[in-house]
Amino acid sequence: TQAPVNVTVTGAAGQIGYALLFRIASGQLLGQDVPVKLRLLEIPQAVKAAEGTAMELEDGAFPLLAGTDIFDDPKQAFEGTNIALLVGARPRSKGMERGDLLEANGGIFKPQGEAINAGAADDVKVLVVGNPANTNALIARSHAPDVPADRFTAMTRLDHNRALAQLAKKLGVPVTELKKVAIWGNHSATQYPSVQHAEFGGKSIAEAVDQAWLENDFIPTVAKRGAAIIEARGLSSAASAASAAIDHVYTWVNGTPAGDWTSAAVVSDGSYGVPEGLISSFPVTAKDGKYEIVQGLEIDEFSRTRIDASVAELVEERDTVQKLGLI
Ligand code: NAX
Repeated sequence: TQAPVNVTVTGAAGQIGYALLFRIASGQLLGQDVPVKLRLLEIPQAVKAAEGTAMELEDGAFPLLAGTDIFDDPKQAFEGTNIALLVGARPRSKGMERGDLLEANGGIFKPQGEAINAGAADDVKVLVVGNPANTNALIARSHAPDVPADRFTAMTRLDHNRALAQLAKKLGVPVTELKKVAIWGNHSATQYPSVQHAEFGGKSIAEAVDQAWLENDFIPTVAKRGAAIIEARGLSSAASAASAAIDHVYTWVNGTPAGDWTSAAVVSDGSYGVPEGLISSFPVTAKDGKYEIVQGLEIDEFSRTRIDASVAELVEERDTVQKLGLI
């Protein structure tokens, strides 16, 4: 039998952690034939709550769960890790400026990047979920110089899934009919959910819906969906975010189907005018355990403007963390 894969989850006692851990334990992250060992990282005040979740994981009697360990030290939590899900982050509190937010998160993602560099397994794959996800991933990556850059990603799969759901509803087709939808840029309100190349049942989505619906309805609905969930639920998205994290890693390991792609924030190679090194969302395919940016797409004028606006925000965030000495 296969040795268990080590999966580290930070922020394990939080809302997303609670939804995520049981799906990992049930085999949905890596597949029904892959045993997993969970390594949970929390801050000291939340270790007790994480222990409670670990008791429930035990009570699930999951055949694929080889054990759960809890840590409050990143060095230990990332020791030997194969899959690192960086969920815990510092939320924006009242009156906090963006620079303060980035600085507070630098205090989390810098030591975590260092710990990954020092102790993670050679094949480590990192997904940053905690916001601001793209720039937190940039910070972690810049403190892990020995880990190949393409192992650091940030999550825009939830935005991608939200876009699929809105389009399926509009077109009256199941999500399985939709192909080549893409999220570009930052996981923030500036993101650009694009249907320029998207298809449903082999037909062009851009031709089937009108531009006014795209601009005034679809794009803002997807980009502001997080706020709408908070408004309705009184809490931010958690189960859907966990589900998207499962999708992101499952696809990374198992690949995208032929003739389709998905969305992930990955390190830019300079494609589509996105400055090299930024962690920005692109249409990506996955093959042999690697995410690759889809190359050679024609970008129309509307898309160009939207991509540039979101990338400009990422550049600004990068410049801020650079000035703060975080990267
Ligand atoms: P919660 O506040 O419920 O949980 C966060 C947990 O992280 C807490 O238990 C906290 O103790 C822990 N934590 C804080 N600092 C830590 C550290 N240094 N090491 C380990 N653990 C630490 O938040 P939750 O709703 O679970 O959301 C987690 C993050 O996901 C937030 O930053 C949130 O903004 C972000 N999201 C990202 C999404 C995406 O699509 N990329 C969507 C959903 C979500 O909003």
